[in-house]
Amino acid sequence: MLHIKFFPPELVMKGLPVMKKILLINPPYPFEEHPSPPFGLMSLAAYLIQEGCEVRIEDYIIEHCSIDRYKSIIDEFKPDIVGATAVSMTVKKSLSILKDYKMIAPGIITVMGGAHVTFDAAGILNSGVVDFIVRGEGEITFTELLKTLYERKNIAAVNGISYISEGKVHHTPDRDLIADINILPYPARHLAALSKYKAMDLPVNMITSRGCPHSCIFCLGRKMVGKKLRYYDTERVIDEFEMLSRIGFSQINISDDLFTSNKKRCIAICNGIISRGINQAWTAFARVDTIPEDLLYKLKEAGCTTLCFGIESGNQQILDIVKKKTTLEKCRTAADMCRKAGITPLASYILGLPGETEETIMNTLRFARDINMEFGIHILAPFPGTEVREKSEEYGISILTDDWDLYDANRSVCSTNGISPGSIDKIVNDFYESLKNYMKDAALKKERGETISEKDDALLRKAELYNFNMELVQNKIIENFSGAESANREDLINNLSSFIEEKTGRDSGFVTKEIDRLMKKKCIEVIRKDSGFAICWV
Ligand code: B12
Ligand code: SF4
Repeated sequence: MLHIKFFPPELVMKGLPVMKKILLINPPYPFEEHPSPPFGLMSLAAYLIQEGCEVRIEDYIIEHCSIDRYKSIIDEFKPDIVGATAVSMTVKKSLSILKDYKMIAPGIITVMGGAHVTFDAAGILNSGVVDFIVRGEGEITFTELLKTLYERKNIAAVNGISYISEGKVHHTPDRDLIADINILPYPARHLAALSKYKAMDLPVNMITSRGCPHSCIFCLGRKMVGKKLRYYDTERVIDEFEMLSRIGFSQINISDDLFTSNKKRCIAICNGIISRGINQAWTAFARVDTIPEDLLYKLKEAGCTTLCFGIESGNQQILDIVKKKTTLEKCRTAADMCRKAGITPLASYILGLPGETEETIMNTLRFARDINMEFGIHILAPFPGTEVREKSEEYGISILTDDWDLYDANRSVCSTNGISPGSIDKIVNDFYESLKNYMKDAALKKERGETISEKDDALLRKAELYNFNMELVQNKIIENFSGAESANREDLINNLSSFIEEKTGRDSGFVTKEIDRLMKKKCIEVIRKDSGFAICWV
């Protein structure tokens, strides 16, 4: 049974505007995976704010999870509702955080949304931690749920939610997708610690559309956002892009499922970026069959540096089985055309797809080298809701575990008829091990003063900067110093530099340069305090 603390009805009776306080949780996700600001939560938050709620985002990628932290948030913010997002690999952590919040404040209502819980609502509800699941797009469903709870109306009338009542899981009918996404405000990026992501030189993300017309059997994209593309107005997209470009991220990720689905619109966006003179590097997801040559040149002109392609396999039969609807020939041509246009093509492959054998994996590795695109390799994780999971038997796949922690797509959680999971894991581990060894060698050569390629040097510098800033963020080094005030600015910076050197073991030349970069990029700033100056994250 639910023990729900309803919003005070007497205020509703009086017709007073009531601020509902919503805390949104982004669960931790390994820094090694290069996280990005919590886009779904920022989108949700913006809509809730527009509808009169007070919202806070706790981003446990940036903040440490601890009972003390949760207690202080509860004391200070006093949320009525705590909502968490999750993909499969973070869902157990999200649940454990919600459980702790509920233990501290038993009257709190807990809600979850996101790609995993949308397709595993019953499993999550049965954990006994979550009161409501919001399935699919969250903005309208969550707002309607809040309103319904607040007005003590019948929650069964809210489409798109799941909950337990009288010991049984109830799923209300799916909600229609938001027909015009232009009713949604810009994501509430001010609620996320953008400056920390910027410090680590991670990209900031935006989307220009929702939807994907394709139906690859391992992907939830289309199931989350529908097959019909819904677009933000072009001018709005360009305004948002311009706004983001002013924040100073070195890269914007346009993270639509398929940015290049509509050539005319892509060109209009690029023309807008060009005519406003916005000088900003950006990347996007594309398919090899959606990038005619003239579009590529236009993307390049507008600042696109990299296009990411899900190539998936170097074996045509497998591409056909997984309904990718591309050909190896098109992949090859796409790689060549991107390079010709001056755009770096990045490829992503999945091993362990239905039909996989030792031989098809060799096809993939050979193809990956042949087409000479930089690439990453994942292993199939059959997420709840995907066709490959729902029809696993038909596809010759055996699911080995439902331990969602293992669904990070970096290890086998299922087996195919043609190759053992152990063999796939070994191939992928060996691949990443050899990359690591290559970079270790390059680092040693650099240390010894030997010549290394420009590309390797750039990669080493990027990794060094990332690791250093990750340490600053994770160990709260700036926060721990920020208590220290100095009478003048110069002393403050010198003291900060010594403090960081001591905490990180880096030499003073490196630290001074980094502090300078962080100040110039407006990641950290000096502020006036009563008795002098102090420093903090922007
Ligand atoms: C862009 C993207 C990324 C980006 C940026 C992620 C980010 N920080 O936002 C990058 C490239 C970094 C990335 C990384 C990964 N991704 Co990704 N990603 C996507 C993609 C293409 C779009 C996500 C998006 O921005 N959508 C737009 C926003 C508005 O929607 P949303 O995030 O779903 O949020 C809405 C609802 O879900 C809901 N909602 C979400 N949370 C909550 C919480 C509450 C309380 C409520 C009420 C509602 C709610 O309301 C939101 C607003 O409508 C999706 C595919 C898709 N279309 O879903 C895959 C997808 C989410 N990613 C996926 C995966 C697997 C990953 C990785 C694990 C890959 C990896 N091995 O590294 C990581 C995990 C990162 C992480 N911690 O989330 C899977 C998740 C499947 C699953 N069940 O786990 C998806 C579905 C793609 C797929 N393979 O099918 N991803
Ligand atoms: S993998 Fe890409 S093209 Fe295929 S359904 Fe998902 S988003 Fe669409």
